[in-house]
Amino acid sequence: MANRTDGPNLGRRSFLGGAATIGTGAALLGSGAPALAYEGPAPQVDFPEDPRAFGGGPAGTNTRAEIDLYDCEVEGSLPSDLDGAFYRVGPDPQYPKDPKWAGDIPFDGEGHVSMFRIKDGHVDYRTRYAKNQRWKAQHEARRSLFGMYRNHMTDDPSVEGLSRGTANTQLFVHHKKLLVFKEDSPPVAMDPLTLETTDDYYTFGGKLESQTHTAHPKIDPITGEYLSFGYEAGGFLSKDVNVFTADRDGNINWSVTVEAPYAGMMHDFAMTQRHVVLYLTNMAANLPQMEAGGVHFAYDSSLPCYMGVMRRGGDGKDIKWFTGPNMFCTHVMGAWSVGDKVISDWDGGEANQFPFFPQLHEPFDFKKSTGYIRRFTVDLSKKSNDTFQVETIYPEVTGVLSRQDDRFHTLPYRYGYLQGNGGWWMIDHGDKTTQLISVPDYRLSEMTFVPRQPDSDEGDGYLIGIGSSVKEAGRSDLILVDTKRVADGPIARIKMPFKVVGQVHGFWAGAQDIGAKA
Ligand code: V55
Ligand code: FE
Repeated sequence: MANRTDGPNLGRRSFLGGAATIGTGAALLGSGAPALAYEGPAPQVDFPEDPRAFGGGPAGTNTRAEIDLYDCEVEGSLPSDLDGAFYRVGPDPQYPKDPKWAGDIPFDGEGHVSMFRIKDGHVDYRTRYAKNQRWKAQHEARRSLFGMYRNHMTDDPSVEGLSRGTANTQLFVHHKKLLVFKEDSPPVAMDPLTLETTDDYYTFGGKLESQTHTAHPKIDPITGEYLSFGYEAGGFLSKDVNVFTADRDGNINWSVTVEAPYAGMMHDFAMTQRHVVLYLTNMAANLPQMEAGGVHFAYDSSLPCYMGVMRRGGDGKDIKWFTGPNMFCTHVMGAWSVGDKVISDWDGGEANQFPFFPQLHEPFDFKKSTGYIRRFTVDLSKKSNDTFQVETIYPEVTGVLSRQDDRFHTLPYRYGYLQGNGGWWMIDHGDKTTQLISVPDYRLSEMTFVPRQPDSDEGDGYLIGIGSSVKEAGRSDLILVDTKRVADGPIARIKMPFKVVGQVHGFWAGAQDIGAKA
């Protein structure tokens, strides 16, 4: 199976990258650019009713509207010293798909970023699409030009060489940039306050050695380093996994490439102070399926899942791939090293958690997809050992999208959070207690932990996230719960006059990180 080596065309990329948000069409039509493949005027914009037919999210969250809402309505009391921004991102399809690609999946909509800027008890709301290469080309053409999820063979020929990245999965603030991710491509950089796209293909000053970048980078709270990786790093179907760190200013200071057992989805990862933990799920890249016009992955239960562990800062030759009971793990709650032991907590099911990807051997199993908190241990001191230990901790807790107090990435940690049963699970590994926070008549999306003060103790602060009002057709509140006064219910609700754009993940950044003026 040949690797695609003709990655993004850098000349054309810089050309487009250098063009202003508008004017891309002129760039496309300029000398040397291939003729546009489509013909005739762009079709009228008419989305099908079923959001699955255009790569959309849950019905009603496809807004396409870039919004500025100054001074939102606040109910309850917003802490007057809370100063920062809550960011979210999710797919919000820009155009209906060509009917040929009506079977596309929700993960393929163009990334729409929203921000709640909170300061002095006031909240300003702003949303902007990530103006990536894909968005710009489609904007100019007034139509969808990209076919199925992560399948360039289904694209309009006019977009060959452009980044397919949608920037629809997660975002992160580091070295004063808001970086927005899709795991098949490098990040898009935005201004953290204006949400203007400043780079449609951000490569850390040209030093990024991977053609891809995870949606889940981490921070080293001791060194301030940015910790990251990319799978299919060598391009389409590549087994390469690139792992790197960058200093506080975004300069890559360690980068190593290892080979995975096969090309499959590696959605999240962990880094501890001493080790790197990769997890390869059996959601495998499937060339025949793509050649037949399908999506990038198919769930193949006959393949083992692997946990790859290596030393941080080394040359990667020590990477060791462990197997054990197959677990479909998606997100890391926390991870740390104790000597040669590496412990990582993930949310995961026993089988595929994404019903919209084809399964090769059996129908989707809802029960087996249920996410629990799985604690993995590998022991690197036992040289002949190649299995991981995995334990389901807190069997009463089911959910997805696990989080922690981000200031404890890489370190032993006490508090974890998980979305489940329409509410937010709060896990205390110290007391081994669990608590489900729910808000009557609301369904809660993924939460993010916000420290009360930048130097507050672990877990002392707020959980912030969107609640959908069941009685008001899904109208949104931004909900804030004090982690030390959970029984009081939400301490503040920002009442939005509409249903906000959907999200996959959210991220909190304090004023000191977003370039805000005092
Ligand atoms: C995930 C989400 C994605 C994706 C791959 O949540 C994995 C997991 C929103 O896009 O492309
Ligand atoms: Fe994720």
